[in-house]
Amino acid sequence: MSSFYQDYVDLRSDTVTRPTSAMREAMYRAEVGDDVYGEDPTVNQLEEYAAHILGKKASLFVPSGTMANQIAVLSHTQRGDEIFIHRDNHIFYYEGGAAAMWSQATFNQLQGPEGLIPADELESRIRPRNIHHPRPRLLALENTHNRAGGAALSRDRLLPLIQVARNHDLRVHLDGARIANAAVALKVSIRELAQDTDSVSLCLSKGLGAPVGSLVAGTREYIEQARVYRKWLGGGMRQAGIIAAAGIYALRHHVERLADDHSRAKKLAEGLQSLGYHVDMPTIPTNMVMVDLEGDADKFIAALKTKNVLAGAMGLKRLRLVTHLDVSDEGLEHTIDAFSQLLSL
Ligand code: TLP
Repeated sequence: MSSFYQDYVDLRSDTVTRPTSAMREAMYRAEVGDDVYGEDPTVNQLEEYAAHILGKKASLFVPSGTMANQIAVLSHTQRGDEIFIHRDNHIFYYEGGAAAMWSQATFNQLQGPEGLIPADELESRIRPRNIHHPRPRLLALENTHNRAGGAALSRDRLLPLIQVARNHDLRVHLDGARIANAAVALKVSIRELAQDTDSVSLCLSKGLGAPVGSLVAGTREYIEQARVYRKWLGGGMRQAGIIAAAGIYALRHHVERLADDHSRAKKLAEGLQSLGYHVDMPTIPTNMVMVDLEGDADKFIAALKTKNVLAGAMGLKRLRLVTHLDVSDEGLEHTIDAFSQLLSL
């Protein structure tokens, strides 16, 4: 299968995966209808299946993880509400400020190791109800945590934080773009990691290898509201069963294999460490490797590209390497070799 960078080991993101032949076959065979009328049987099947996996009553198929998050925030908040979020969360860091624009809520940004806000820090930031303060409304979480190096966060680590949110009557949204990676790494079910939240998103087009699509899940009433916002944002699709079929295939066949991506990421981290690179791995890692360089990340990325390896920057001196379906053992060896040639950079 050809792609733009077909001769490269593409470690920029797990979003770059291409559908396998078997997935394309499932797409070819998909029964379709008009999903805005609720008449696409394959979309309906995906939404039911995903809701089941996520342990929620209903789910909604949307074009992207960003739209899933935007819809989730819109559905939980009203103008002027306050959202508590780790400053490195995707919703805050990588979505162009869209949540503030659409929902007109305000963000209270917190920090803490591995993408986790310490529970006492959250407690101290929630102000009492008072005419001077915004209404504290939503706690936004992320698992795995992208900017924290793909950290998988166990239910035990998230619970104290969620408990504080509950004590103050906050809603809880989990950006679970890579929740399947978290579940596989922690050896727990996906629903266990979603069970304490009001809403959760999941991306089909990252490690799971589908070409397009995400889901947002919650109660039936919540998803009915989310369906309205999806339409507002232009995310109501028509014969979307073609892509939903890829999503069903991904959920059936590509969850357990994420363990291969995780073991390749571990191997890559060890290989780079043994060359003398500084690699920063979270307590429970998944499919990402963060490399802290002495010099400029963009310069290093350009040099890697001349050796047919593609990487992304996560800071001025930080690289992110992501393993996925289209990264083989040979690709990994090639990458370690490329890094060994760039030691002096
Ligand atoms: N993340 C992308 C970039 O936007 C950084 C990547 O390459 O990792 N939540 C999380 C945790 C994500 O990592 C991403 C994508 C999204 C949401 C948004 O998904 P899409 O790209 O489908 O809008």
